[in-house]
Amino acid sequence: MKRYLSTETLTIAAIFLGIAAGVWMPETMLSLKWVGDLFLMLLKMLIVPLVFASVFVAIVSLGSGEALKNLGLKAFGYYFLTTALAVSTGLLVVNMIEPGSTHQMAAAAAVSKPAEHTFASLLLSFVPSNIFASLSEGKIVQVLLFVIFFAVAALHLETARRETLQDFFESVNDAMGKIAEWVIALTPIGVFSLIGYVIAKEGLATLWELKSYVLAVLVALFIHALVVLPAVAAFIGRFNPFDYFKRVREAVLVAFSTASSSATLPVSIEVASVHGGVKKESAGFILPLGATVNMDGTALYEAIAVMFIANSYGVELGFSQQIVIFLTATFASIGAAGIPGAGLVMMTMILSAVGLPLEAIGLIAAVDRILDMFRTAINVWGDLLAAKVLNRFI
Ligand code: DAS
Repeated sequence: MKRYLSTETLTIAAIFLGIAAGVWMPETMLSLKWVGDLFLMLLKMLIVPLVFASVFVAIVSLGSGEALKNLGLKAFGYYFLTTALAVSTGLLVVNMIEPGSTHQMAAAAAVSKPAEHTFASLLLSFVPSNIFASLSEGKIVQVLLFVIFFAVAALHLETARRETLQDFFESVNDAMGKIAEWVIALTPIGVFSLIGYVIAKEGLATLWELKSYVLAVLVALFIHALVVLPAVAAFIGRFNPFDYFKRVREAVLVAFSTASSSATLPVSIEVASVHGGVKKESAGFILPLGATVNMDGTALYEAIAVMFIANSYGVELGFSQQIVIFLTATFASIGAAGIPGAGLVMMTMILSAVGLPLEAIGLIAAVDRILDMFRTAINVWGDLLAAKVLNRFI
């Protein structure tokens, strides 16, 4: 009986109940938004201390800067491979389905011109000018960069002093893991409220209006999640990806419900290390790194969205333009934050790279949050697989 009432079974039930409640009791679900927000806040409360401690412990446990460099290079190599495959799948599917080309959709509802992201602005946003501000504002990329420097510096301290730091952060890490367990127990309630609210607010009708675009995104995401990623992970990591999914699926469900890789990070680290057989060096370093820079779902989605917008505006994007989309979508996904809607914001980079109006984002904004749930679930699934694959090399 306990197995059937496990948190993840209740979470799956909560997702379906949340969708039903969002359709048939929208007012009630709109008024219960605070329950989902409370669950999100409890998860976010953990992110900064957990990332700080787990990354520090993971890097110091690797024992040397050389081991860290090797693991980091393998991680970025694996991330680039899977993201490149994701964008390729997206472009393949969107060129087959060709959403938006059957009719020229009216120019997007006038939306304020979103700020354009450039390479330089993105790179500078990674660097913490004040680590205490980065910590208090929860800027994960900046915290991550600082902790990597801090941990590598600790590796250069004399043993006794390095161990003092390591013991302290290992204790912080364990305490954060215990709190994560308590918060995870609340997942079914939080998920019910989060999903119910999104369905009540966004409605399912808009999905039907943009059905060819939504279909292209979902088909490509499922191909990547169920075929490409498992095949690559099984080939390189030598493990059964579907058995692994059963052990870590709670994190994928939380990602789907929260549409935030960062908020899901405490759950990802917990399930991967406790149930997924992933060592703390990998779970503690690869998962936070992946949650920040490895977003296969986002990259795939951005490539499809830009092609849909081009089709809707009657703009023909040839092979060379699609290479530009391939590169900018890959880079934009690295720069996207692990928060709801990040992929939509980063799309300005790609739109300007291929000369499409930034305001065109208004065409797809209405269904973005629901698609964000799916692409975030794939982002986190990709991160969990990466941690298991790289586990083999530690
Ligand atoms: N919601 C983002 C994440 O947390 C993904 C996106 O917006 O594309 O991964």
